[in-house]
Amino acid sequence: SGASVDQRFCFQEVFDSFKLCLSENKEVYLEHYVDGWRGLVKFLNCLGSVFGFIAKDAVNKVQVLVALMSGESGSQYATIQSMVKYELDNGLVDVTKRGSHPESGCRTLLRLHRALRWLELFLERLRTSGEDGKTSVMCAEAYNESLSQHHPWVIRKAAGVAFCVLPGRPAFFEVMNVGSTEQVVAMLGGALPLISEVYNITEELYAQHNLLDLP
Ligand code: 1PW
Repeated sequence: SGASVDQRFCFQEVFDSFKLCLSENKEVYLEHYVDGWRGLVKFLNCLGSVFGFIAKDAVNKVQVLVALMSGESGSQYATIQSMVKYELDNGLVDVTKRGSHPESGCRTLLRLHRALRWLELFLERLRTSGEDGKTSVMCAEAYNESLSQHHPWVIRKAAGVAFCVLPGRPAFFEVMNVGSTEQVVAMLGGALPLISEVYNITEELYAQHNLLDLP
């Protein structure tokens, strides 16, 4: 029906959210960051059930952040910058080992932040790949260069299995639902610098506050 066509996922949504993330003075709005992840989860679900397990943890992380944003101290969670300041100033982060704050905004967002690097590396490979490029290989390479370093063996193993059943490049572009291959490549070219900027700003902030290894 027309309605289901209208509601079909389009990858442009994801980039629109990340575009809205940056404030004028380069702070990162949590609301749009979380929206970006909601879109990514929709996308992962379109890729098949094996990606359900990958999407599920991202869903959990998004839920933790949404609960904080809509909680008592929600106004402190407007941007990643204000969240970091608020949680650190009030001793709400387990800094060296897990303790009384196992689900702080800082440690929860760090997981999504690391995964965003994976996405960035993967999409950059996708953008520059040729017609016979293998999405499974691109995805695995991007993963090995980034997120895998933070995962135990059993998750790396499961991720490897999931990559093997990724659809090929044409089907993958189809699921993105942006248009022709040329249009996908053009969209990626415009959008990747934005994702990259959001990633770099967050990375710098976390480095400044020594938060890159939060348990
Ligand atoms: C096709 C392009 C896909 C890019 C989307 C990236 C989604 C990333 C989700 C990976 C999740 C793998 C399984 C979950 C592992 C968790 O243990 C781990 N979470 C993440 C996001 O890395 C760490 O979270 P934890 O256990 O410290 O709460």
